[in-house]
This record gives sequence, structure tokens and C-alpha cells, in this order.
Amino acid sequence: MTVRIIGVPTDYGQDRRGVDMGPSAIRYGGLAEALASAGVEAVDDGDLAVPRAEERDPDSRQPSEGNAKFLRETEEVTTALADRVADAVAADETPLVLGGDHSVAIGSLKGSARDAEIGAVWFDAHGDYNTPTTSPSGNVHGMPLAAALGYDDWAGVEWANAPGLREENVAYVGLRALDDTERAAIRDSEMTAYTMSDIDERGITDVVGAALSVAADGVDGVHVSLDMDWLDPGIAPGVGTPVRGGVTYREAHHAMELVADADAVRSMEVVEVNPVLDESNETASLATELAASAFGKRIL
Ligand code: DIR
Ligand code: MN
Ligand code: MN
Ligand code: MN
Repeated sequence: MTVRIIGVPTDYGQDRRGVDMGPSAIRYGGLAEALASAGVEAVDDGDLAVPRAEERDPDSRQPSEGNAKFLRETEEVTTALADRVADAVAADETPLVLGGDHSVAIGSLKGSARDAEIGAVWFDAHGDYNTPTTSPSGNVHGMPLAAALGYDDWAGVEWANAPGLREENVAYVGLRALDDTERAAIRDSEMTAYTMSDIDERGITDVVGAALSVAADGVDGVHVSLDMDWLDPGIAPGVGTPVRGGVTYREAHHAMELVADADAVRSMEVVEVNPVLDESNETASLATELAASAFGKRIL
């Protein structure tokens, strides 16, 4: 298997500056070595060119864009990313997108779903199912799943929609922080949502197995989205929106080992690593380890 690394140094999608340094931090954390230890060939494409937020005006919003910040910039970056991801998939490679904040997922999903049906497993504390109208923060990193699925205000926003992804093939794992409107929208949707309480009750093996079955059912492949705030902040402090009560180190590794075992990964992203908020780059290093497990690294 060839893994195609694509860095996307953007922090347009959230308030804590520094997540744009995520791709560097993850490479510096030992990504190449980790992937080599998983026995995969990795080719690094470097980073997409992303203008600094300072060069842009966050308030240049159209009325139709509601509350969403940097939506035009997000469109530019995710459109370029979608092409890179689609090209890698077409070349029989597995794209590994390094964020950047979670708004990059709009491009990953759109690219992975080009001329294909895909599913998605969303490892995240958050639902990322807001719209420019419902979002309390205006941050697009809280919206990428709604955008890809064309939910509500996102309907007909062609650059953001991924028609090859259906709600029925989306599974969340580890939810624990939802906005009120988002909670209602997720409940009303056809998505499958496993919260931290489900992991408490059923264990990580059962929950991740079920999530992978939902995502892989009848599709060409699965997109794995790993927001590092999925993990407990005790082991992954370098994220912009930490939430207590996340998965443990071993639960996370085991989840990624199950991802590799399922043999259905079409594309993957690791997002929200913010080295400015990290302790000695430990969140970035953990991200590299988890990517290695997801691509087949085993203890023995
Ligand atoms: C919150 C936080 N729901 C928002 N979302 C985050 O801004 O929409 N997603 N942090 O990963
Ligand atoms: Mn997220
Ligand atoms: Mn999150
Ligand atoms: Mn986030």
C-alpha cells in the first residue's frame, strides 16, 4: 500500500491560532518513521499553499453565509485538497491528510467521494454537524460533516457537498460535546452515533467494529476522520477544543488497529493538532503512532 501524505496548514476553521502548524508538528513527531514501521510506502506531497488568515478579512461574509468565518478561504483550500485526494485515490494510493483544523474534511470527503460511494467513521469529541445558521461559534471546523452531507443550509452548496457520502454510511465514535441544535439534528439524521457512554457500556472493540460495519456497508471504501480531541486531553493536550472524558491511549490504538483490520480505508485524515497548545509535541507524536496503527502496525 502506498500512503500519499498531503499537509493542509489551515487554521481558518477555529479560534485557537496555531493549528496551521499541525502538518509540520506531525512530520517532526516522526510520521515517516511511524509509517515505515507499519510497513507501508509513504510519499510526502508537502503542504498545500494556504494564505495566512492575517492576509484575509474574516468579516468579508455574504449574507447567505450566515455566521461562518472564512468561508471563501475554506472553499479555496478544500477545493484544491479535494483534487489532490481524488488524484491519489485514482492512482490507487491512500491519501493521508494532515490538518489543519477539521474544516479540511470538506475537501477530504469531496475528493474521496469523487465518482464513488463512500462511508465515514468520525472519531471526535464533537459532532461537526453545524450550519452557518446554527453554529454558536461561526467556526467551520464544527460544520464539515453537515457540509459534506448537504444538511439544511448546506444543501446545494456544491463546493462543499460530497454526494457520494450518505448519512446511512456515517458513524460517529466517542461523541461527548454537542451543541443543542446539533444534538437534535444528529438524532433526526440517519447517521449512527456512538458516544463515550456507548464505549463505557460496550467497550471500544464492539463500538468500533459496529461503526466500521455501518460505514463500509455497500460502499467503495471508508474515509477515516481522526480529530485528535477525540482522545482524552490528558494524553492529547495539544488541541484547540479539549473535552474531558475522551478515549485512553490503548483504546485509541486498538480502534486504529481495528480500522486496519477492516481493510476498507480509502482515505484518512488526522486533524486539530496544535503544537502551540501541546506539551513537547506529544499530541503530534501520538498522531503519528495512531496513523501507523491505522495502516497496519502491530506490536508483535
Ligand atoms: C463546536 C465545537 N461544536 C462548534 N466543535 C468542534 O464550534 O461548532 N469540533 N470543536 O471539532
Ligand atoms: Mn472535529
Ligand atoms: Mn473535535
Ligand atoms: Mn474541532
